[in-house]
Amino acid sequence: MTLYVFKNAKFIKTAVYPKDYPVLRDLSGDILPEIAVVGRSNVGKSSLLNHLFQSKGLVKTSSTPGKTQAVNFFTLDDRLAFVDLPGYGYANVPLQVRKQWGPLIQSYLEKRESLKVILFLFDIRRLPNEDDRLLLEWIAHNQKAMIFVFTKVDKVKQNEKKANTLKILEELDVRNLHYIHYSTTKNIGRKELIQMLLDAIKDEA
Ligand SMILES: Nc1nc2c(ncn2[C@@H]2O[C@H](COP(=O)(O)OP(=O)(O)OP(=O)(O)O)[C@@H](O)[C@H]2O)c(=O)[nH]1
Ligand SMILES: [Mg+2]
Repeated sequence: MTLYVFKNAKFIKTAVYPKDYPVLRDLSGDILPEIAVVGRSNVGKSSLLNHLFQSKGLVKTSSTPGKTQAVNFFTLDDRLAFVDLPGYGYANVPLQVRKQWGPLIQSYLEKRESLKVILFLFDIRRLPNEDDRLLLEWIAHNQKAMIFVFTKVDKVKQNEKKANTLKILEELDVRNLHYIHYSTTKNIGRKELIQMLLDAIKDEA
């Protein structure tokens, strides 16, 4: 029996402060395990959620960095919760706005007990920066399960994809990492990511 069809996604709410986060439960009243998507602005967080949910506009996306500006909660098949977070570190987002997002992301990551898995998105064409390193350190320190997702792999050739993957992992100095290549436009990675997510949730339970 398949319990997850990964199709019935619902938008629940947008919140800024932890006191406004929703309490999300399944039909038997248990708190839903939550999966959060983090990464630099414009890396493709909201697009990945739409692709995962097979929905067109449920999650708001934009070609201009800085589209997602608060914590957005979704449920899937009434079994899992998903969270779309603002991106960090994009130079063209006004400083005032960028300053607000640090605490917002941090308080979500620190306060949300139901958070089980972090999807860390990384553009296959970029190199890690200080913000990426800080976030990775935080995740390692807090021993959260993480899946590393290289996004926009349709933008690079096969050999570049390999070389960039190795380079980024080396620069981040990470080993034994679960990672996956993803493209929303070329429909790459969805099935594999769903399997990895379900495995990670099972391990956490
Ligand atoms: N070619 C290609 N473009 C993508 C892919 N995923 C996302 N994009 C594009 O990247 C841009 C940013 O996507 P978003 O999903 O809004 O990015 P985000 O990480 O949510 O951005 P913020 O909310 O600003 O942090 C949009 O123009 C998307 O169409 C992909 O797999 N391939
Ligand atoms: Mg977004």
